[in-house]
Parts: sequence; C-alpha cells; structure tokens
Amino acid sequence: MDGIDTLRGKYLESITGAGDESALEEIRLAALGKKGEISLKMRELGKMTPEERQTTGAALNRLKDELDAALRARKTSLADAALDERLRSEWLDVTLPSRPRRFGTIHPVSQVMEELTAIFADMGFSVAEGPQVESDWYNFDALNIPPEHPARQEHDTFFMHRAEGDNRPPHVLRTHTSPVQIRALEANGAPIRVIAPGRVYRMDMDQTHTPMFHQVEGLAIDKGISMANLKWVLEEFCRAFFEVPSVELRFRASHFPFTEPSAEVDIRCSWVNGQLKIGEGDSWMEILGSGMVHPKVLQAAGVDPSKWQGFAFGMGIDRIAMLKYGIPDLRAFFESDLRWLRHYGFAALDMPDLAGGLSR
Ligand code: 2U9
Repeated sequence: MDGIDTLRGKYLESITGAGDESALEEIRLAALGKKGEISLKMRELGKMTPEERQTTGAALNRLKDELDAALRARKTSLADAALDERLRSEWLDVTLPSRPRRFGTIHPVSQVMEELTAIFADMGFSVAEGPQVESDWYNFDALNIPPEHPARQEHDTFFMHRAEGDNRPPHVLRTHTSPVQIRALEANGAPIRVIAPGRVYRMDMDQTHTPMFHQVEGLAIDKGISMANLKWVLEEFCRAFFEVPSVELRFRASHFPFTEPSAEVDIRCSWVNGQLKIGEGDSWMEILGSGMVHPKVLQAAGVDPSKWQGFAFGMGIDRIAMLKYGIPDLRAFFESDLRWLRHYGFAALDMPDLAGGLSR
C-alpha cells in the first residue's frame, strides 16, 4: 500500500504542476498507459494471494479513477486559463472611431450623364452606345455629309492609320455620337427614342475646347412627330436638369447637314454677381443644337422618310456640367487633379433620381 500512496503523491503533484496539454498526456501515459506504472502494478496482482489481490486491486482501481479525474480537472483548468488569457490579450475596443479613409468621387461628367439618362429615360428614351473608332460612312456619309461637304473640314477629324497602298478611306475617331444613332436605327428601325451619350474627338484645344469631350445626342422617330414635340422634350429636360420651376427656350434658325429645318436653342438666363441663373432674366445662352432629321439621313439608315419623321438634338455634356455646377475651366475636367476631383466630385451614393435629386 505504501507504494500506491507514493505513486498517488508523485502523480498528483506532477498533474498539478503540468503547464500544458502535452505535459498532461505524458503523465497519463507514464501512469495509466499500457506500459504505465499503474498498469504494470495491475499485472503484478496475479502473483499475489487472493486477499492481497483484493485489497491491492481495489486500491489500484481507486488510484486509477483518482488520477483520471485529476487529469481531466487539470485539463479543464488549463483550457479555462488559456481562454482567460486570450480574452485579456485579444481585447478590442469596438467603440473606437475607424481610421480615416479617403473615398474616391464620381466625376461631374459621370454624374451629369447619370442625371440626363434618368431624365430622358423618364420620357421614354433608352440609351444607345457604339464604337469610338468609326468608318467614314457612319460618321459622315450616313449623316448627309458627303466627302466634298465643307462640314467634314469643320469637324477637325482625327484619322486612323491605313497601311501603305491601302486606299480605302481611313476610319476616324467619331466627331459626334450621331453614328451611334444611325446604328440604332439600322438595328431596330422606327419608331425609336434613344439618347447616345459618350466621348467624341475633335482636333481642337483652347480655353473652351479639348480634343476629347462628351456629347449627348437624342433621336425620336415616329409618325406625326413635329418640332412641337422637340420643344416640349427639350423644355422638360432643361427644367428637370437645371432643377428650376420653369424655363424658356428660344429657337434660332440654323443649319446642320443632318437636320432640316435646324435650330440652335438658347435658354433664358441672367448673371447675378457673376453667377449664372437659369430660367429668368434678360439674357439668352446657347445650350444645344437640334432639328428635324433630314430625309436623306433616314434613308441612309434604312428608314422610309415618306412614312416616318422625327427630331434630333445634340449638346455638350461637359458644357452643361459646367453651367449646372459652376465649374469655370473645361480643361480641368481631364487633368485628373485629385484636389479638383475631390472638390467637384460627387459622393458615390449621390445617385440622381427624379423623386429626390431632380425636381419635377
Ligand atoms: C441622327 C440624325 C441627326 C444630332 C444633332 C446637333 C444638332 C448639334 C452640337 C451641339 C453642341 C454638337 O456638342 S456639340 O458641339 N450638335 O447641334 N446635333 S442635331 O443630329 C442627328 C443625330 C443622329 C441619326
């Protein structure tokens, strides 16, 4: 029995002193494993007298249970201590303010594109897109601008390269988004109501011109369309876009190859302390060009001009963005100056919608 008490003392002490689970496992094997001290002692029972075997066997079984319980208790207490330590060291103050992070902004051109798309969509116009490198047919001929037409020179076109000896007319960087609408007409036929916003290119660079700028053009073809419809659509657009209760437009006769009759459109405005006010005043400002689509243009797009007619218009997106948001210099639009972008840019969630942002 003395031996058993010594074993108990030895193993209980080492269990209490075990620092981690692997130390506990080593102790378990040394005491209770197949070749452990207690298992060996169990094997010696066979050599004992029946009386000795009974008392020693019972005492060994009690010791086994006791050590087993002590091992489990120590294991639990080690796990609790480890968890306490993690809770202490991995403490996190979730109430701390987050680190300041710079957000990007929406470019005024993108914002204005979204705004005008929302307004025209509300009037039944869908959005069409097309290539920026165009054939001269789609950019010029189909729009009633034949090769010898002076308007070709006025467009300050960028021409693409052709291989030596290839005498086909070169492709061009589109000078307006009109080819997009020719393609939309060809693909869908009449009736149609589309706008075509996008980049256009002209070889021009000064205070008010950049070689790449943005246009939106609109096209509505149906039966019985007149300039009265054009006027209403443009007035509704200007009222919603500039967020004013009423606008007044003035149509001045003009000339474009792709429309007949053609008109340049001015909006009533005034300048108060150097600030533009749209909708009231004694001044007029040109904001877009428009007209009834020329029969030759309809024909070129595969639409019968004896059955269908319609209006078209075009305006500069950068320009109306400058007017609406008081941006003074066009060239800054494309300089990617972060300070400018942060100042004039819009928050990502500032999405235009007719119920909220744009008054109706
Ligand atoms: C088709 C038929 C006709 C589009 C039109 C204008 C008048 C116009 C200028 C405004 C300022 C270009 O950005 S700007 O320099 N545009 O004055 N654009 S009518 O006429 C079309 C378009 C497509 C099939």
